[in-house]
Amino acid sequence: MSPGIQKVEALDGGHFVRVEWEDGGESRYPCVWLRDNCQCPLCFLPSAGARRLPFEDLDVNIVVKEVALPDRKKISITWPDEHASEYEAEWLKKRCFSEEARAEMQADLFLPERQYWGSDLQLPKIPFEEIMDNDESAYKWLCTLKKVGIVLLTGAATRQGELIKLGHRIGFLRLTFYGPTWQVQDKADANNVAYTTGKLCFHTDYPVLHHPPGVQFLHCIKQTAAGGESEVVDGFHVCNKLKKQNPEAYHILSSTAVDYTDVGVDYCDFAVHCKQRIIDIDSTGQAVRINYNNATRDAVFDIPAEKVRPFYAALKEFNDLLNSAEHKFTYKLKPGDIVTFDNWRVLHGRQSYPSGSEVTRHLEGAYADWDVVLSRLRLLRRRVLNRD
Ligand code: OGA
Ligand code: NM2
Ligand code: ZN
Ligand code: ZN
Repeated sequence: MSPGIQKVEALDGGHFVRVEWEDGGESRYPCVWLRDNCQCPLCFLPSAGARRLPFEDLDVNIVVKEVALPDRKKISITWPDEHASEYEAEWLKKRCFSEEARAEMQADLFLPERQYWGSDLQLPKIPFEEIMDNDESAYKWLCTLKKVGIVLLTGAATRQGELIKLGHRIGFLRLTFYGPTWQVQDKADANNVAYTTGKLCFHTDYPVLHHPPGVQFLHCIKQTAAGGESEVVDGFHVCNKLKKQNPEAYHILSSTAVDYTDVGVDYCDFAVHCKQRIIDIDSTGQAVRINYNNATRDAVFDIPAEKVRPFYAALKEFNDLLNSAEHKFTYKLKPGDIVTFDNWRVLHGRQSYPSGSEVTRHLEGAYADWDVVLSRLRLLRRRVLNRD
């Protein structure tokens, strides 16, 4: 429950409305924003939760004509053209423009909290059945996936199709050229290095797509006796280390566009090309997405020749940090395990295993987008915490 309103007044020649809360705090709202967000049925379509008011109809220099406090739970505004708007106290409180209030709202919406880890990772584990049947467990799963970047689901059936069920649990899976789900096993004339028995060095999947899949699922159906161990590393943690240890390398990797390529046939034929910075950063310089797969990094490299060696030197620094014993965590999937991880943050790899005429190792994989996963997380949170 938000506090009621004690007092409301226009300020700055009617360009701002100031609200005094019963708990002593205050908030200031720009009038152009208030008019833009009028909640009346002409300006807003509640069934869609969306604005009807066209931008063309908004006077960006608008001032209030009159502001009043009909009761402590809402304010009312009359505009110069006599249009009338009402805003509820709770609605206003959530949208307060103070730095603290905005930070709190953004944290609530996007769950930016990160728990960094290295070789000391305590791999979070939840039974598959629990997250399928129980909303609280599913909520816990997705919160941990966002915060830590990796969660192991245990006890799934050892046959194909479990990831389709997992897709239905969150909403839907992300289709790519490798199909709705894909089979990681040794294949003749493999169209991807993942489909061999070779070692996979640390990578994120599919940096050749402009919007790489945010979340990856790998379901172990069959595991080889020798080799085939999994490796993971917290890419964001390593980025922080690299930024401190070698700011120039960090700058090169976060500013150089690298060409990626993937050409072949699977779900359908494809010829995909893309440019990505290996480390994507936000406006504060913090890493927000790693785009690194050495297998699909193109031989076409669209930078001046003299910048090539410094780029390789920078990538070597990053690659060395990824592989340091301090940072990497090794484990082996068992049949029935489903590893779920943040493909924008966690780099993964696998050790090689013996090849032979029979299939000795089989994982089924699938992707989801963070938009879908976070959407499910927010809906589960609402239900579990019984709020909004
Ligand atoms: C992949 C992959 C891991 C493994 O298919 O992209 O990383 O353990 N596989 O086979
Ligand atoms: N697979 C596993 O970037 C990549 O090529 C990752 C994708 C083949 C779907 C591998
Ligand atoms: Zn209106
Ligand atoms: Zn992979």
